[in-house]
Amino acid sequence: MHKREIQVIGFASCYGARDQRCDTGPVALKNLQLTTKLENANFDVEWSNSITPHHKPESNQDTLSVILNNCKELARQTYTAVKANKQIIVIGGDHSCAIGTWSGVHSALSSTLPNTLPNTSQLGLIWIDAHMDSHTMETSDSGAIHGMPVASLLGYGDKELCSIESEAPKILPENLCLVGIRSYEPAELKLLNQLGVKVFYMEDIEELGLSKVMQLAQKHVRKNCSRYGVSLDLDAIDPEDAPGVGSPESHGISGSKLVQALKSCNFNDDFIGIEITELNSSRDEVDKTARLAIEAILACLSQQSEKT
Ligand SMILES: [Mn+2]
Repeated sequence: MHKREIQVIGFASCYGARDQRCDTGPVALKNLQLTTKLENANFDVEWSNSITPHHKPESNQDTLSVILNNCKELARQTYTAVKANKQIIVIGGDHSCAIGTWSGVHSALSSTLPNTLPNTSQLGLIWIDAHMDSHTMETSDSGAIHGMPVASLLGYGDKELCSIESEAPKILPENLCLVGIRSYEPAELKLLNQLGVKVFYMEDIEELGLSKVMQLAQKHVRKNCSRYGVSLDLDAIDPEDAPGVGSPESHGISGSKLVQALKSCNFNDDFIGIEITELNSSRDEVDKTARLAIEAILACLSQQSEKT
């Protein structure tokens, strides 16, 4: 029986966020038997050693350099996994890890795909989040890097963050789709509107239903792309269902509807994997959020496990 290979990579860093307690994600999910659950779903599972900050940063500049180093390391790991034709699960950490995850995936795809120009790839990304994460150093009041990964992946903001693996933008605006947005600042909206990035706000989800929105998002990112993935910030989910996050925002997505919608997407062989971020165990209620994170992971991978 053919088993799909999956690489699980922990990114145990929280220095991109103001609330610095979201580095427990990898340990929390491991303790809740993520490995066994994936094996039961017929995956061949390998865990990498978690990526951890070298030291506690002492200034904004130092924070940038610590995150940059961690993201470079993460990018090498996702690069290697995708090159080896494995699917990936990245467990943050704060959402700054996305800069590393998708830079590495971009690099692997642009070196693998036939008929593509150097430094281009057809990577699609569904970004599920309460926030736009589209700040740059210039527009951010807090300077928190977990508010910047979308801008960085599009090629805007700090030059070093935009240049991991290569100087090319990692995601083209037309290949990105944001889902669940309900908290953002004018500068972020301006950037995404200028670039024409597709955004499904909470109002759209209320109107169309989450399953429909996720199917539209999937169609959108598949249009030009041979491969695509999901980046899930757990704060997209309503704090009632996912209290264990760093920056809770009320009026979010229902946890059970998210799991159902992810299942209904039937992610297939063109699906690269999922990144789960911002789990903050110290605010969690009896592992409620961590358990939901595991359900979301399994929902994304249900199609492949049933097929075998
Ligand atoms: Mn986020």
